[in-house]
Amino acid sequence: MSASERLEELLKLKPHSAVAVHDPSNMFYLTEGYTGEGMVFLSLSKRVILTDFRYTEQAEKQAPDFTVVMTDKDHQEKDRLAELVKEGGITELMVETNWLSVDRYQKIKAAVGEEVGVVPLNEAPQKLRRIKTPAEVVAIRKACDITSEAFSAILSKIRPGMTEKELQIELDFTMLKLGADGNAFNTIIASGENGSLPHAIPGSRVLQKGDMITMDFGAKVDGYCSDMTRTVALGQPSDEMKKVYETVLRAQTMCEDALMAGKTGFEIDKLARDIIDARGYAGRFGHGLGHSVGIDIHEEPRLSPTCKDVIKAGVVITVEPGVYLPGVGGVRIEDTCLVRENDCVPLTTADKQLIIL
Ligand SMILES: [Mn+2]
Repeated sequence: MSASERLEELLKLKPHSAVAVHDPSNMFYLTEGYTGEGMVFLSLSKRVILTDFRYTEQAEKQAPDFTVVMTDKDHQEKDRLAELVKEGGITELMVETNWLSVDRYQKIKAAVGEEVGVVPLNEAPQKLRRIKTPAEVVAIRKACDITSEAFSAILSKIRPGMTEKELQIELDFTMLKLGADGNAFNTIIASGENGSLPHAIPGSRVLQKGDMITMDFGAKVDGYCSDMTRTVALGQPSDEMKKVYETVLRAQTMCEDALMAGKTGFEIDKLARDIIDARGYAGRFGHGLGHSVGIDIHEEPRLSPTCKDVIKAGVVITVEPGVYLPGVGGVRIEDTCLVRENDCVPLTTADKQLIIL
């Protein structure tokens, strides 16, 4: 079944209802490959991509099952959409109220006219995207392989005297050379005391002996992301940082061992939080344990104190506990994992034991 058929089934789409999708990640998902701008229109009788001259040829190649209709200054997207609504006798149009700007939403409402009900799509495509298809897992696995390989390749290049920025460039370059289409997100390099910043931006800080270095990075391959974090030591770390590392590693591996279909996001997060708190680091793990990964780097469901969702087989999700000590440093260890009925498989496979360079 195609993604657009899965959406029709989930929505129990009726002959006089249609869907207008603007979120690029949902457009990619529903067309199974279109990466350009514009809008996707779906009804029981039509599958259309509305886009301008820059993307029409590309859209035909990437989404052969869709009709491509060109927009231009005299036939704007809202006008083309109104035509499709009229031709199809559509009386109910579902739109992404979580994505559209107020302006764009109002323009759509005005273009289709008062007789058409414009209603929320309620993130229905995102609900489908929670469970990855085998083809999606293949792409994520490729991205994870490149990420793991890049980590191994980079270790011999980390030296005192290089900056965080230089290490970021090496890492990103290595992923591209190994076949990544790009980065899944901006690479995080946090060395020494910068390690207490979970989302540090790599800067001019020079790597020094005794530093712990946290590297959080991922590749994008065939439209899908990977996400991995490893923390390494440059020379012997302090006893305190060794204890932090062991604590985070224990929390990380225990959560991976416990993660399987049927568990809630809350339950798994609590396992990590209890270990970290018990070792004296209460309040120093200030973010959720993990997030799903797919077309977007952050998807639902999550592993967090507020997530009551039951995790199902086919979810791809990160397990990434961390401990952050301001002025001292931090450690985070993260794998991207595929959840199965009775266990989970880490798709990122780089060594997790403390590496002292
Ligand atoms: Mn992550």
